[in-house]
Amino acid sequence: MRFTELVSVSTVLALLCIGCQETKPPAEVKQYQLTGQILDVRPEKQEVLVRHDEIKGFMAAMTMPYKVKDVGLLKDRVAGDLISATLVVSDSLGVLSTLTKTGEAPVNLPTPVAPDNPAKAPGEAMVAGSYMPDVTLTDQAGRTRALSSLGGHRFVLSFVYTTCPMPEYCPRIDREFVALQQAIARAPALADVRLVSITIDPATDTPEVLKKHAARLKANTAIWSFLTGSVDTIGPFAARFGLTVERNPRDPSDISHSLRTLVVGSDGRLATLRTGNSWTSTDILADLAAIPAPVN
Ligand SMILES: [Cu+2]
Repeated sequence: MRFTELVSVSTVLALLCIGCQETKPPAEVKQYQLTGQILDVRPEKQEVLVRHDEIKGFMAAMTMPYKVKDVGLLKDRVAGDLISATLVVSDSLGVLSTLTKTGEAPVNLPTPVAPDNPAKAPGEAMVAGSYMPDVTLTDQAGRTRALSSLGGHRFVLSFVYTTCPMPEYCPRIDREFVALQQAIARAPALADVRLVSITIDPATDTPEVLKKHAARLKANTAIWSFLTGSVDTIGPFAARFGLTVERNPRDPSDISHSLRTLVVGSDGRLATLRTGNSWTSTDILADLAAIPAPVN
């Protein structure tokens, strides 16, 4: 009897130990209450566009699309509905788990945001095959860096900012870049590949902030650069790839933005322009494999 107990206790300990080694701690899940107004219902994307009030302790008032946990939550919902919803945010996802109509009001567009004026963007829109425009920015170490200094390398470039509150937007791109960095370190055939993250919130993302962010991501800055500059430099450059950034003039931390990720060949031409956040590092590795590595 005694012996059996000992066995079972040690078995449990062994299992616990295996658990310690092999299981990551569960992602922290946080829930927030959100109130706002529906501007658009997109059942085909299981998504709703909401202009919402400040979410205390999480994010400023803004207008952005949210995924819903169950497409049934969108049934009978229309633009103009005032809503109360539960936003569940975990490591990799932010979704609305409840969505309740509390009233309705006329949809009053426009929202108080000022787009980085794409009309200011010099030059034509970039498409696959276009030669990359050059831009001179500052890296996480405070060094001046021209994008053209990557000539001869294949590189992957995206536009993000360090305080983006939604896990599936900028933080997701950061995570895919971490995976890319690991793949580059493992595969000699990818040794020439570089990663570039350009901030769309340069007022916050100074070189010092980017340096800390790079450290948090365990970025190898010999491979992965984090660049900042002025809004007037970054805005028009990003706009050429179709990136839209809207800033609330009353609250600079209130940023709505789209996503663009570029794969550039060693010949300096844009190979792939990816929109949105549904790609993974595997897709980018396939993009890279499809373009020739530089000849030494
Ligand atoms: Cu973002």
